[in-house]
Order: sequence, then C-alpha cells, then structure tokens
Amino acid sequence: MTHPLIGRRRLLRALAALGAGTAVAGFTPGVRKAAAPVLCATPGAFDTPLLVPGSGGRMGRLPAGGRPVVLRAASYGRDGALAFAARADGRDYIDPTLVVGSGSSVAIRLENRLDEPTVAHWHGLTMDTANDGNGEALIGPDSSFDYAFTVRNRASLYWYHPHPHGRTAAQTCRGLFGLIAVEDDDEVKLRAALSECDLPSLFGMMMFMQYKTDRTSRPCPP
Ligand SMILES: [Cu+2]
Repeated sequence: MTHPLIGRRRLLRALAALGAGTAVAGFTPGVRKAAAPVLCATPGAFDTPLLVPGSGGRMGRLPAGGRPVVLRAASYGRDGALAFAARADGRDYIDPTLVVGSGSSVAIRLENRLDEPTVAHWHGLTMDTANDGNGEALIGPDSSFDYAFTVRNRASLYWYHPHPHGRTAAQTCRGLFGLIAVEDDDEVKLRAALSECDLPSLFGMMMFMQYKTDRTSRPCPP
C-alpha cells in the first residue's frame, strides 16, 4: 500500500465513479434506470482523513502465514485501553491486521501481559478446539500459548478477539481485537489492481476504525 492516508472525499469520489460506471454497463433500453446512490451529497462532511492501515503501526498489515508471529496482549495508553502489540521485520504493530494466505500454516504465540486471563478466538475461521480460543485454554497473566493451525477458509476479512468466559466484552470493548485478512490469488490480484484505494479492505477497516476511535465515548463493562 503506497498511501497511508486517503481522504474520505477522495474515496467517495472514487465510489461515485464506480457507481456511475456500473449503471452505464447495466443500462437496458426501455427500462427505467434506478437512481444512482448519492454518495457525495454532503460535501465538506468528511474532512477527516481516513486511516488506511499500512505496513506497520496501528492495524498495519502483518504477513503472518508460514512464519512465527508473537502477539502481546497488554495495556495501551490510558483509560484502561488494551491492545495486541507485535514486532516483525523491524516494525512495531498495534492490533495488527494478520495477513495470511488461504491454505497457509499459522504459528502465533500469544503472550498475556494483562492482570487477568485471556485467550484469542479467531472469529470466522474454521478451527480445531485446541486453537479456537473457546475458553478451555485460558492463558494466565505472564503466561503464553502457542496457536498453530492451517487456514482453511477462503479469502475474506475475519477478526480476532479475546474470549475468556465472562470477560470477553470487557476486554474486547477496551480495544483488544484486530483483523485477519485471508488472501488467495484473486484477492492478491485485486489488491494489486486497486493499489491506491484498496476499496475491499477499506470498508471492513472503516467499521473497525470507527469503533476504535469512538470506543472511549461508550462505557465498557467493568
Ligand atoms: Cu467472535
């Protein structure tokens, strides 16, 4: 990804162009064309640049297939916020987006630096019980667990989050979650073709970024 920041207005312009192109291609004589979605009806309303995760930092894309990765669940900043921290290829990551190929093997060590048990659940991925993070394999404070599994799912966005019984909401609400981008050949080609805008990933990211940004305005379970 070449541009870490893409303005929302620019994104919406691209979307509008995309919608217009689709409408023309699908036009049938004699059939009333449906109104195109009004995506740019509120000029000036999206001045805040949208963070598009890059190759490091917050939600950065961390290649996690076929090599060991260490995630550390720990406090992050103030107000009780939590995060998964990682370091790879000389870069620091916060809540990294784990990029794995469909069919690849994954080996992730989760170190628990919280003052309570945690466990990682790989939401949406087909998983065996030992690795599923269903609460049977709780990781105590200052302990770790080695997850090892093969990605059997097709290309899509998934996510990972804690799943300790009774503490799932409390830990997740404080920011302890991240994305898993499962890729296949088609997805890689699509990303290469879109390069600058990276729209498919962007929509999933937008929801997550908004949640992360607004998190402190909502009370988390104690
Ligand atoms: Cu889940």
